[in-house]
Amino acid sequence: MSQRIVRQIIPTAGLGLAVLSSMGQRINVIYIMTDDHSYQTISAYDGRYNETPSLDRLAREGVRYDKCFVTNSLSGPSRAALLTGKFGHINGFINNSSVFDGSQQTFPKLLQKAGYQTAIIGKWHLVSEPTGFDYWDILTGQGSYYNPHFINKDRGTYQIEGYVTDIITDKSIDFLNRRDRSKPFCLLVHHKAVHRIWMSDRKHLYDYEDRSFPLPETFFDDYNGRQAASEQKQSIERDIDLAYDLKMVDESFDTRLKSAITGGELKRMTKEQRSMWDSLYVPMTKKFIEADLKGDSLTMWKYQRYMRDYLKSVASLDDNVGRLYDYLKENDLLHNTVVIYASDQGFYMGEHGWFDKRFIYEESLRTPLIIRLPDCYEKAKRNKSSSLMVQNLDFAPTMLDLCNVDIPSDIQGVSFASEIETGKVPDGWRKNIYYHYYEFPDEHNVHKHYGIRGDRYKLAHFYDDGIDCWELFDLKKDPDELTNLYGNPKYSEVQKKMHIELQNLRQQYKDTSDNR
Ligand code: SGN
Ligand code: CA
Repeated sequence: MSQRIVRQIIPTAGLGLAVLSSMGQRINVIYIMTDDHSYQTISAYDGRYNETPSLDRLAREGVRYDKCFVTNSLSGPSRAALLTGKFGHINGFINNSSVFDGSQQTFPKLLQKAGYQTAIIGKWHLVSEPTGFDYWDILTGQGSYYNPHFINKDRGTYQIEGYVTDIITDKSIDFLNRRDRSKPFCLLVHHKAVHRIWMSDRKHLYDYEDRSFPLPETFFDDYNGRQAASEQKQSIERDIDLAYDLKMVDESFDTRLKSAITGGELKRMTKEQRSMWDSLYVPMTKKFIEADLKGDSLTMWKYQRYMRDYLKSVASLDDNVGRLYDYLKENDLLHNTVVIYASDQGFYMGEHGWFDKRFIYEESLRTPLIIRLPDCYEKAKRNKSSSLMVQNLDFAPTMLDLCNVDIPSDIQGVSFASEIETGKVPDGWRKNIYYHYYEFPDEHNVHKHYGIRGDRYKLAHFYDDGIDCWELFDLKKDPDELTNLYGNPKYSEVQKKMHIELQNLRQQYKDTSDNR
């Protein structure tokens, strides 16, 4: 497939790159990536839970991708795929214990070589020191919600008072204010939110407290026919921690992870922050103890608490996306800046009874993706959705393409820059996407697996550590992926075909790790 699609379509694409180049201008890139942000909690995708006006505005002024998938539903691997445009078995980062080899080719390095000023602010999570960035200011490890620690070249490790999503946005705006204006820029804004343990800022602390959310239809999934799903440890009923995740901290009871919040996030707070926090959670904890909930009522209560806390931290993300957008508008940067919004993967909002991610199932395989092309692209698509099957693997080549920088042939992803502008499916576009997850057991006990997802069918193989199971789903008849059709004679042809497709993709992407 051609990697040079944009170049070919420029002459007929209206005021696109050709015009910008002739004016001696190059486009800037702002790539905003959140952590664990589900498409279900963006109102441009799904109106059931919340309103996200800033993200919706981006979608109205750009293209909302409805079939954007990750290569591996986990932070580090997703970030490594973003930087390299390659799968984990090639870039060397397969799970959160990997260390990124910063000597390898990345798209920020290629942009830098082409004259771009590059920067990353926020969550990095790749262990080694960032390379390919003129400026970096990153959270330590997973980062903290309150008064987080950052690391940068000048200051080493240091702490800043405030709420992490606001601080990352402040820092991003600050970078834009003091950037070298003789160069185009590429800024990666990588938020910590909405990662566990879903902590609200003070402004949104009381939001959603009067709201109750409908349970997803698959909440009480029995995992029949899906061994790996039955063995996971990310169930809202069993695994979510009352103190740590749901903030019910009281001397009268201990939980497995209580000390992780009392000695962690709560301890980090200033007196003021803590007293505001306690004004909500202390009386709530008392009420919770008094109610002495059991069985399904307790599970339901946990689900509501989980949703409320999660949505509060989404609210401040949305505010801050708005704040960055306003800055771009006021500084006349929407004209020549592409704004991309994505998450490092999707997340379960109670589907299958879960929080967390990791599985090849839709909610965690998919990630939100919204792309707003610069205003100078006169014919850019606005207020559109796209069902092109794209992957985070494609982000690097797409950004290079948009910046008119050559895409090296060893990049495994493919640019879909032309499709953002024209809506036309690029010739020979992929029919299936490939996925491979490796982190077992870690905290959530999700077995290693690989698989493919096409327009209609999904095939996955869970392997190693006491499992050797195949799963096949018909996404049209069974979008919730409850019925494993593997071995069902009615689907034997489909199964055969999907095996061939899977082998082809494994060969194409050079994944020889497990060939059973
Ligand atoms: C932490 C979380 C897990 C989560 C992983 C990976 N536990 O370990 O719940 O699955 O990160 O998430 S926590 O107690 O530390 O919050 S990822 O998005 O970084 O890959
Ligand atoms: Ca994540």
